[in-house]
Amino acid sequence: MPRSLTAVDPDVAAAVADERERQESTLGMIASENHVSEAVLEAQGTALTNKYAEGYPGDRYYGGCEHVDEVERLAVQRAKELWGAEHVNVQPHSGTQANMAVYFAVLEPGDRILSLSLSHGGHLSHGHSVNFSGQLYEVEQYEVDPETGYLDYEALRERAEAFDPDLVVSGSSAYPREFDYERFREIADAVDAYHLADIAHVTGLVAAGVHANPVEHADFVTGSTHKTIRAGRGGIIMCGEEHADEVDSAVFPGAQGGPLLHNIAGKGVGFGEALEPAFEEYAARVVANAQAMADRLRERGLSLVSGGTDKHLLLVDLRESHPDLTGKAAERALQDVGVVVNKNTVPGETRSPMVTSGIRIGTPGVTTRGFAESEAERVADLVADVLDDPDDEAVAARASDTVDHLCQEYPVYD
Ligand code: DSN
Repeated sequence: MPRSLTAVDPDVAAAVADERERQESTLGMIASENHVSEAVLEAQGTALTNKYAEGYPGDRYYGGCEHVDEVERLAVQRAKELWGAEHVNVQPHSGTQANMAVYFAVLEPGDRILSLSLSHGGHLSHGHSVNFSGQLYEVEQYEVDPETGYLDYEALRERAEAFDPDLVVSGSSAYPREFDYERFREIADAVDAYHLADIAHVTGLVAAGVHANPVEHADFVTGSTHKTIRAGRGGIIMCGEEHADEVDSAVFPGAQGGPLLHNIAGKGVGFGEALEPAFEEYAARVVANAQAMADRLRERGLSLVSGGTDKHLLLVDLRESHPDLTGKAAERALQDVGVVVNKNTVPGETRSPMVTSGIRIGTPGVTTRGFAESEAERVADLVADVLDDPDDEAVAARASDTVDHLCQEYPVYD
């Protein structure tokens, strides 16, 4: 009986092979993406997908959980070591479901959330009107300073005092600067609110010590596990022991059913890799590469929100340098030469989220490939060339050649 994927389902096998080839032959620079190791891939494609295990290690609803218990315990133990949290739940299927569980744990429908606006770098699950979080709760959003692109903590404090939130969210998906979690703690305390730090994008940078760690300044820390931390896909919640039971119940049975143990295995394997000293070097290089790109793009006349970056991503605001070029068109032109980024709203955005005036560029994936600052600068140059002349075939051909060369020199898996 044929058993391989190719033999059983050549259509799906072909699409999987094509996707792997796409990842090899293009530069994946979407800031939330990365390339996990073969070991993480292997863990995720195991018989663990067959097992139901509602509950938590040692306390499940079904029998036969002794091995998956071990897998989940290892992931939790490694996460505690990486981030220094007292309690960890590795079952959320995604970062959004991690946030959902925290809201369910401590808020009632109608309670108040204060969070960063999506167009200023926030996330849908922080209370956007199209997301459950914006529909179940009353939400007020803070913004970055329009002049500097940085968070204005005094304005945030005033906003908190006027709105009187039950929960203040720090964290973002497109804010290029570090968060001052201590200031968030003070502001949340001043209005008697919980502080949730969503570190989805910077999990790896925090674990490696190249971004501040919010664990001691936040009641809850949530994240996703497949971005800068480079582990199996999913979400994670960390908190103090005093919130452990309410968080665990909010995840299961509150928001989810059976955990995805094959993904939890991938989380555990990736966390183990991140405990190796080489991961600190990787994370530092992710930031150095982003800063090298930022410097070169600025030299080439592009505007960056906040003028640069402290982390793994930069947000290019095209309005000044390329007023007629939308984020959507820029994304397309770059994709055509093999640089995969995403269109992104920018502070003060006037175009729709499907068009936008900006692009977000991230360095976690290319740094996993082995890029250092010189390669990051080469990519910045080709990005600037393409944005300056998006319809020029000679420019596109040169940029494609550079991408091909870099992809061959720095393979992902092969
Ligand atoms: N999709 C992720 C991002 O790109 O930031 C967040 O969920």
